[in-house]
Amino acid sequence: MTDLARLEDLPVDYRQALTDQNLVPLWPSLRGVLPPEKPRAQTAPAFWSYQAIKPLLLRAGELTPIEKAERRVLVLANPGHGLEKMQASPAIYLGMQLLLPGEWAPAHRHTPNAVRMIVEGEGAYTTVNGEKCPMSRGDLILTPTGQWHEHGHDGSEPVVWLDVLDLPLVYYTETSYHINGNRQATDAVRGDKIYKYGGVVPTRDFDRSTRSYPMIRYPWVEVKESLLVLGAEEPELTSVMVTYVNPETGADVENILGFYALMLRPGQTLKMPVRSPSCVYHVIEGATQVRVMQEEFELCEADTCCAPGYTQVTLVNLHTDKPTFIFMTDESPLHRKLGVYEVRSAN
Ligand code: GTQ
Repeated sequence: MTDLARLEDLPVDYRQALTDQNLVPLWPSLRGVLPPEKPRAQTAPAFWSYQAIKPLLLRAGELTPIEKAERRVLVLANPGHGLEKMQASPAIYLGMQLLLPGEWAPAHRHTPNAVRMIVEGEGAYTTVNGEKCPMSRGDLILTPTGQWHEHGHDGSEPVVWLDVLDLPLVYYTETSYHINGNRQATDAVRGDKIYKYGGVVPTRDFDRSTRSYPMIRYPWVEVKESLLVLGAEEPELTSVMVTYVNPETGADVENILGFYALMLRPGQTLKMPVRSPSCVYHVIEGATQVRVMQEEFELCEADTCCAPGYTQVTLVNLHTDKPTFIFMTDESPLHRKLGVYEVRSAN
């Protein structure tokens, strides 16, 4: 491929004349913005150990009262983007949030979509538009764009969860903002109760619900059971995986990020397809090795890692006698909507 002319090849007075008019020559930057064959990712493979995060998060609990933090979160920032950008990938933000017994994180709503994956502790809850969702290990709780949410804690031990937001993308599009609200009543119907069975949905007054977010809480006991049944019923299936969907439409639960649970069979090595979206892996139960580019991460329970798009990722269950369960987040819904979603054959 021909090398294109550099900025330095242009006379200084010409460059200055362009700058004065807010003009930029494309050709010195053309290969940068349109690199050959595959994108140049800022997203680096990155790993965060829960064992390392937990004491720092508990210390934040001592250093900063909830009233002074509103949300007491340590952000899992990808060094490839620069830590100050507070992003794991182009569209994914990750944070570990701590709520201590008796604490209250007040109601607000915002444009970015969020979900929480509960990591540790019992007795806390998130109220989303009046729906009081108990938090137990492995549960997924949605707070989609514009929905009121607040967190409370009636238990006796610290509670920690992983926040996943599409904040980097929403911020980039200059559409990110929040509104504070009052404490919500907790009288709304529990979606996880009325949508408990995959094959039937409520039909009130002969009509199906048209709510955008009919189900807010996805209990881990039920997701785990569905993975175990799928794995047992289809013994030849290599990727035992489920997608968190809107039970009314079958579509991804949120507009920008996709959420999945994966079960690695005992001793299984799973080569993931090479696809355009970045992906985050978080271990709910078990332990896995994650190979991506030159890195080999070993994830045990509550550990998290991230891989850029267009790369080969291989997962190895480190247990040979039991399955490992992984929560995954990716940017597929976004890529599909933008028309840039791609799957490439593994190299
Ligand atoms: O719990 O509402 O990690 O608003 C970042 C922003 C959590 C939350 C985050 C938020 C929240």
